[in-house]
This record gives sequence, C-alpha cells and structure tokens, in this order.
Amino acid sequence: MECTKNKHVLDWIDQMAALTKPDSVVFIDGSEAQLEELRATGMQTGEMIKLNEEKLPGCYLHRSDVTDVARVEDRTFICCKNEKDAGPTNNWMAPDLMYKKLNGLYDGAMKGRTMYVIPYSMGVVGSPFAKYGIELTDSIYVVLSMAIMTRVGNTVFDALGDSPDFIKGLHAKATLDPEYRYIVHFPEDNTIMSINSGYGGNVLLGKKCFALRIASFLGRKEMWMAEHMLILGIENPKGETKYICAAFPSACGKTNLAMLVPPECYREKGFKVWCVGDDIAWLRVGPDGRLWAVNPEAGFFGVAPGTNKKSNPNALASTQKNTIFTNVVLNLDDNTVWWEDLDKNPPKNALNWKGEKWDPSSGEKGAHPNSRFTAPAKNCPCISPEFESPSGVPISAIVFGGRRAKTAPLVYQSKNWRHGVFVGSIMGSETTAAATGKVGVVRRDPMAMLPFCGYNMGDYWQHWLDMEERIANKPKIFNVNWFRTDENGKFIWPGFGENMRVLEWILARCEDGIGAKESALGYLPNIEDIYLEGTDVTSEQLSELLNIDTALWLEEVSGIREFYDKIGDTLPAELAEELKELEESLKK
Ligand code: GTP
Ligand code: SPV
Ligand code: MN
Repeated sequence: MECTKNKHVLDWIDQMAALTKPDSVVFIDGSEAQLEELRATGMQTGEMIKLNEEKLPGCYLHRSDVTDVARVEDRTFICCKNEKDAGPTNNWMAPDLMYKKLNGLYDGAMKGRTMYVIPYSMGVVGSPFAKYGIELTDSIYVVLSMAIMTRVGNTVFDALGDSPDFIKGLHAKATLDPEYRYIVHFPEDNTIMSINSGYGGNVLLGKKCFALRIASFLGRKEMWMAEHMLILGIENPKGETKYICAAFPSACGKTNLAMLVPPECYREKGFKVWCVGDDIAWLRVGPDGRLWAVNPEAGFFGVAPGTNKKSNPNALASTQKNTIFTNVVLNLDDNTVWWEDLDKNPPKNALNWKGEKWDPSSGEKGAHPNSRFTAPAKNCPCISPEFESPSGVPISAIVFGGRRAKTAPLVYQSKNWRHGVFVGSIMGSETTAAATGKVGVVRRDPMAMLPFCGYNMGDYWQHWLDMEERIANKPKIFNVNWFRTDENGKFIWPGFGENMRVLEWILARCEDGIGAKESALGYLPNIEDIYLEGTDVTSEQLSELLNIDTALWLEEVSGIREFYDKIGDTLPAELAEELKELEESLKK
C-alpha cells in the first residue's frame, strides 16, 4: 500500500522496482504492528534470532556474512561530475560510468524478494535541522535497524509533502560477493547506491552515507557542518549545562565519552553528564551567533567488545531491550549474548559470531572485534533532556582526538579557530576493526572524517575556515589522546569515566577561568589544574602524558606535509602556514 502521493517518490520507486524486479513492494509505515510482523518473517528466514524474552525483551541477534563485517573504504565511491570535487582522499568514478556499472549489478537483484520502502528522517521530523531520505532495501535487518537508528514511517511522507527534496537510497543484498560490493554516493543527484553488503555502515544508508557523506556536501553548499562527532552535556553543581562536541575516528571512544559516568568525587559534588549523540553531529549557527548541534540519529550503532558495567554502564543499559546485536556470541544455555570483556564468564555452551560452536578456552575471539549493538537512544539512562530539541544544543568546545601511543599529549588547546582547524586537519590515529584492512597502523584522519567526507578534503578544510566569520561566539577547539602508552605498551591514562577530569579543564578554559602553558602545539594544562585525586595517576605520569617529544613531532610534521602535498592545490594557504609555524616552533 502506498503511503504518499508524492510523484517524485512514486516515480523513482517505480524505476528502481523495474530495475531490481522484486516480487513485491512493501511500504514501511512506522507502526509497531508492521515491525513485529517483519521480526517474525526475519526469524523464519533466519536473518533474526530472537533472544531470551525475560532477560533481553524485544532483542534479536543478527549475523552478517563472514566476508561482510565492516565498512569497505576501498569500495566506497564519491561520484560527482568532476574528479577534483571528490578529491584525492575519495575513490571516484564518472557518474555515467558508475550508473552503468551499477545498473548491471542491480538488474533483477531483488527477484524472488521483497523491496521495502523506508521513509526516514535524520533529525526530529519537521524540525529546522531535519532532512528526509527514502531507503529501498531487500533486507529485513536493514528495515528493523533503520527503525531504531532513524525516525521512520508515514510522518516522514507527511512532512515531505510533494517536495522532491529527499535523499534516494537503493540497497540490495544481491549475492554479497565482496568483488562486486559497492557503496556509492552521487552527491549532485542526492543519491546513494549500496550493493552486495549487509553490514551496518554499508547499508543503513541514513548513517554514514547520508548523515555524513551527502550531508557534508550539502552542509558546504548551505553553510552548515556534518561531522563525525559525539555531543555531550556536562551539568555542574549549580545546574548549568555546557555542551561539547568531539570527533574521534571509528572505534576510538565516542560512544564511551558521550555516555561517561563521572568519577564518584564529581558525582558527590553534583556533576552530571548527558548524552545527546554518540556518532554524528549536524552543526548550524544559531541566531545568537553560537554553534548549535543536533544528533540526526535516533539510536546507537555501538561497538560491543569492551562494553561492560564498568567501562560504559549507560551503553550496556541501553542494550537491555529492543536491541539488535550483530556478530556477537550466542549463549545457548539461556539464549543471551556475550562479547569479549562483557564480563569474565564467557559462556561454555555457545556459538561464536560466525554461528560455529565456540570454546572460550580456544584463544579465539567469540565476538567479532567490530560486533555492534543497535539500540534506541531513549533506552540510555543518561540521554539528554535536550535530545529531541528541534534547535539542538549550543556548543562551548570542539574536541578532536585519536589513538596515539606516543605523540599527542593527553590534552591541549588550540590558539584560535584557524589554528584549531589546523589541529583537526593534522589528526592521526591508529586504524581499528571498524573498517576492513590492517588494524593498528597510524594514518592521517582529519577531523575523523577521512572515510566520511563527501567532497574534496581541501575544500572541506576551507569550509571549516570559512565558518569562522559566521560564528560570532565560537567554540574553543581542543585535542585529546586517551591512548598514550608506557614502555610496556600499557595505557598510562585510566580513561573512560576519568576523562571527566580532562573535560573539566576544557570547560574551565572555555570560561577563561584558568591559565595554561604555551607550547609549540598550543596551550597545555598546568599540572596542578588537572584534578587527579581519586585516581592512581601521579603528577609525574601526568607530566609524561603532557610531554611533547620534539623529535617525534618533527617526524610527524613530515608525515603531515606528505599528506598536505597529496591534497594538492585545494589545501588552504592558512593551513600550510600553520604547519610551517609548528615546524619552526618545534625547532626553537
Ligand atoms: P564508532 O562507532 O566506530 O564511530 O566508534 P566510537 O568512537 O563510538 O568508539 P567506542 O566509544 O565504541 O570505542 C571503542 C573502543 O575504544 C573500545 O575498544 C573501548 O574500550 C575503547 N575506549 C573508549 N574510551 C576509552 C578510553 O578512555 N581509554 C581507553 N584506553 N580506551 C577507550
Ligand atoms: C564507524 O565505523 O565509524 C561507525 C560504524 O560508527 S559504521 O556505521 O559501520 O560506520
Ligand atoms: Mn562512527
């Protein structure tokens, strides 16, 4: 049954159905009754495994194909008319050639299957930030996940009305052949096409494909920003809440920081942390000249391994009902799930993420390192009261960060907006299991957007620089690194809830409340200004965490220069200058 009269929508669906040739087309209306039917169908097809209804009500396990467990950056394309507009950090192909190639692959790909039509909104439906999309998919897992991650159903068609202003997304599982897997964006056509994958980031098209790659392209045109950032609020004992955005690369701690539980000494004083978002922020300048952020998503697609009562109790609590787990361990005794570091009692009678009998003493991991949970944001005990606010929250600080064993200090502050943009542009981080490829090698990942920027990276930096004069009350920009290691390779900083201590310094700096030391990188905290009571961290260790190794940084500078050279003539002159200044002050 059609739920809209929008001709643009209906014509496009007809064309896509003519191409993919499904047996039937089903509109997702957003009702619980329809979703419940789909869960039942998903159980019949084996896509969904129902978990213990008493212990995990409304929860399901899904396994993706063993060759299909992470984003595929080498098969992700930005197809705009001019290759230069995609830039040197994106894969590119001419749109007409790519359409031709894809049309061949999609031809008849849904034969014998159902095509589901998912109308969805990124942002609160009808709010000034909201943007609408329609995803066509032949995967029930995608429908059920999109219903958690976005706002789905007829209200979106109502809000869209007759308008052609929606993002078209076509997803077909096809044969899941990795050789023919493509995640393709046509930013100039508001179109996304994904084929031969069933893994989250490749197929939940509202997420990285729309809310980052397409949205970053739109944001540049329309003077706003789409960023790979968490949003959190810190409420002080006086009841005032300040908001921070932070960009860390995939699997580098956004979900953890967004849901941080302050150490006891802070809780006693009355500090609280509120989660607004854990992965994506859309930022716009408000009428008051501040930068305002919304989380366009409605759920969390979070990394499971390492999530436990101690590291992230809020994330764990979020997954206790109406959650879909992907590629984790199935405990056959009580039909619950498990992953590495959930607790110290791995189930003895269990199936691993591949669905094979698994022996925890074998030394093999039971859950895939990039196994995830898809949980409704409203399950989160610390979800911000402003989560659904149509205008978002005002941002006091922007924080960049990555995984760096040696170079980056625990925290430093940039000198000003322009220097802050430079600090974001030179981010480097060790790769993780969130994307296919080697894990643990340092790569440049500017603003944590390397895999997600939908246009030329140099133009993206220019856009950041251009935003300066539009934001009268600019957030201050910082860089953090929770991942410095000692000579035995152990993390020096305790991280997780203890990161509150660094956030407190950041907010104090935003209020110009405390002094700092100037360094080649920017402002460093005075040792006594990071509150350490209640931790095992000594002030010697803190000095070590804040230390800048000049030799390593000079090597870093040449790595950055190499990267900048690759960006070529779109590199803003301001950033080249900043790099020169950094090198000179390191040599002093
Ligand atoms: P995406 O969803 O992939 O964008 O990732 P994310 O940035 O939300 O990552 P997440 O918070 O799920 O972090 C994943 C990994 O980082 C896990 O292995 C965590 O244990 C680890 N981690 C997070 N915060 C900290 C920290 O403060 N210190 C240390 N040492 N590890 C951390
Ligand atoms: C990431 O990889 O940054 C994620 C997970 O947040 S995915 O949606 O798969 O991209
Ligand atoms: Mn992410």
